[in-house]
Amino acid sequence: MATNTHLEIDEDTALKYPKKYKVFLLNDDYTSMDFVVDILMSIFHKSYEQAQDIMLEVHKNDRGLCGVYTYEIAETKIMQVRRKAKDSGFPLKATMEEE
Ligand code: TYC
Repeated sequence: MATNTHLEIDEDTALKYPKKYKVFLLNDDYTSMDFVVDILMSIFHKSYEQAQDIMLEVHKNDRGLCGVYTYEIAETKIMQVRRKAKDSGFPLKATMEEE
């Protein structure tokens, strides 16, 4: 190590970046389009135009990417979607998968 001028990665001290997870909204036949747009703006911090695009993507292709987050943030977003949808009587669901 001392005589080596090349950059070495020490396995024990190298920074480990947290895994990231993609969060998707899923299509269904009952949730209103306006409600999905509202979810995308309030929970995923999208602009109105971005929210419309993602909502239509989900409507046409059965799922759409809402964002990429660390595990706990992704899990929290999914719970927030479920809670808000349930309170409004919609079956809207979100899922996550490792990036
Ligand atoms: N398919 C729904 C409708 O026609 C709209 C919708 C879009 C529902 C996106 C869920 O994640 C969703 N009212």
